[in-house]
Amino acid sequence: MKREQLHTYFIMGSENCDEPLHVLEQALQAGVTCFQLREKNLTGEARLQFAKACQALCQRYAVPFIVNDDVALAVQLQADGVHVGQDDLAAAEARKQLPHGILGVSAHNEAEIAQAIADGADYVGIGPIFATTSKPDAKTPCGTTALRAMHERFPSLPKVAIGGITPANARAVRATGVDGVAVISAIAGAPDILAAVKAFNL
Ligand code: 3NM
Repeated sequence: MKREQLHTYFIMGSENCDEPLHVLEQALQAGVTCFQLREKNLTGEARLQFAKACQALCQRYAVPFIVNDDVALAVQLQADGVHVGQDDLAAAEARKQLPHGILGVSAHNEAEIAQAIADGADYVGIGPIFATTSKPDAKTPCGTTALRAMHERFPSLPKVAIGGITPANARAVRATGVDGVAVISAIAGAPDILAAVKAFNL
């Protein structure tokens, strides 16, 4: 993947807003550079159809479509990539199942970043940087100083920061040197999606 594609990385599932496909289309129009489907509610056929609709929108805007956690769904849809956490299917196994796709791994410290690299990750998501209400089991926020240290320890690895990132703090996060910011609520919950995304693109 190109590092620039991590610049403004939107993550969403049907539980994050009332009209997710409308929100996704607006976010794509406004210039998000990557999309991750993080679907925690829908199952079965509804899940598949929703994922296909999200994928079709991303294809229309030539934005990578990445599936969170559900490697089987990513393989079935031939998604552009898959993103796994520390508790999901091991990154090395995901790499095997999607050999040519983008592999993202959530990491919270240097040891997890090193393991993600060994497992074949194309990028890591580091977080939470700030407090978040979007992930009930999120770890303690690490802040921008620790984020900068992790970036400087692994400078060549593409990275996106996540957790509590808003237009107001995005500049400080980008200043650490990471490639981009990953965002759920400050885009999915924004009253004006276009304005919110544009505020992140500064
Ligand atoms: N992963 P918001 S924090 C999905 O720390 C996710 O790995 C995190 O949502 C991690 O932008 C998080 O609304 C939630 O804070 C991000």
